[in-house]
Amino acid sequence: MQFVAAPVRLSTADDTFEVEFSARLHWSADTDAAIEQRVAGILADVRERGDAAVLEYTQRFDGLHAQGLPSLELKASELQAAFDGLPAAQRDALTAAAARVRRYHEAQKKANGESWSYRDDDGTLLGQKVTPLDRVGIYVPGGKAAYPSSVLMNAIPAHVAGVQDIIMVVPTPQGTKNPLVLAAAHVAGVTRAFTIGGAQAVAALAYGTQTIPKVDKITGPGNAYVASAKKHVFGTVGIDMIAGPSEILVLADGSTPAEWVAMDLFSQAEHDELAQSILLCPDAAYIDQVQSAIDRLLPQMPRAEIIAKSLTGRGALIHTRSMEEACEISNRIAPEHLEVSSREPHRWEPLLRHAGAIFLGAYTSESLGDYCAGPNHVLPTSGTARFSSPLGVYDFQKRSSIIEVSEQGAQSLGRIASVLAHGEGLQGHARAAEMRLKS
Ligand code: HSO
Ligand code: ZN
Repeated sequence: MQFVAAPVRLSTADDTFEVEFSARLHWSADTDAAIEQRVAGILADVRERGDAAVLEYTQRFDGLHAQGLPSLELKASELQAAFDGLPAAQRDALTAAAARVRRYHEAQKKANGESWSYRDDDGTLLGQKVTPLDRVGIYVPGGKAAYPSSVLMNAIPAHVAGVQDIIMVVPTPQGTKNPLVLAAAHVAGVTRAFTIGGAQAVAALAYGTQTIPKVDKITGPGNAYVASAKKHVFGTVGIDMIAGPSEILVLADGSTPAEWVAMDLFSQAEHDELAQSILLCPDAAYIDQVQSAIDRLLPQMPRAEIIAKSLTGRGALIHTRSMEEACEISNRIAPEHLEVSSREPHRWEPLLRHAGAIFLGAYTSESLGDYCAGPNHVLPTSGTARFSSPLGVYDFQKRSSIIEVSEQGAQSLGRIASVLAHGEGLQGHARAAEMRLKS
């Protein structure tokens, strides 16, 4: 079967550019009302009946029969055995990736995850105390999108943050377990793991059941049912984000081999037919070379069909007037992954404001970031990089303000508070402050 990957060709110099650009890049996160309704039913049922409901749905949706929910727990020894049973190359790669991801997140914790305080001249102490969440749930998809790398990317920052209980759930349709996922859980410091999934697993984590402990936050990607369930339970627990399909934007000056860029576009396109791959480049001849490389390389790809659909449906090769203009357009898109495939990446980086992760230079393929460079691969999608950040240690921590007012401090603060409290008509507030005044 021959597939064709024909990303749209646009040029910023064309009158029609703006219209085509917005038509093409428009992304609607429509929710399916039927899914919402079914999920609401499952959540309510699990909330009411606990283990029994989770067991029934697991049997119905995953074809997995069990005597009781406790028997769906993966024991630590089984996770360890999965790791020990891997081919040495996979064991080493997993260990090396985990070590790099851990190191990065330890640096992140040091830089912006520590408590701090200062004192006023009158001795009053003000500060912020950072504490880890007690218990988190990590959702790991089963089937096609069961990524061991995502187990590392979710569990390691939680572990580095100091979370005591990391509960992983992973559906195992017909009981088929993915040894790499189990091994990754072992390497990443997961505390307990259960072979359940779908909205029922999200409900179990959010409300707790006889067997599944109630968590404080749920992270990790999932299908439409899982996404809908996470939205529903938000407020009862925290959630990380609702991730959309993968995206890559390559900003190229034409100095990188065209095949490298073509393959980088494929690397995200192969995730999903709805994934988005975009090239921005001021050199029209180079754009032709990348299209030729796409045509040449596509037939070799096992996922050619998905790549072709993604590139044809949502891909774009955009000719810009300059690299500066390419940077501006990239900022408007705010992509999940942004590759600056240029001889002078540090010249362009200061112009780039919105992106989940920025990959500098021809050697930095996005795929290295997906697995082992160190930074997190759970990133804001669908333009949300305008206002949000990669998953990190900070997602598994919270902050409490610390205030210790000295006797002297109570005099000056008390006067200010008293005036403002009277202004708000709150006598209790005012008197609490005034009682501490000396005269
Ligand atoms: N690129 C994906 C993560 C991933 N890639 C996992 C390969 N495995 C997130 O956007
Ligand atoms: Zn990827």
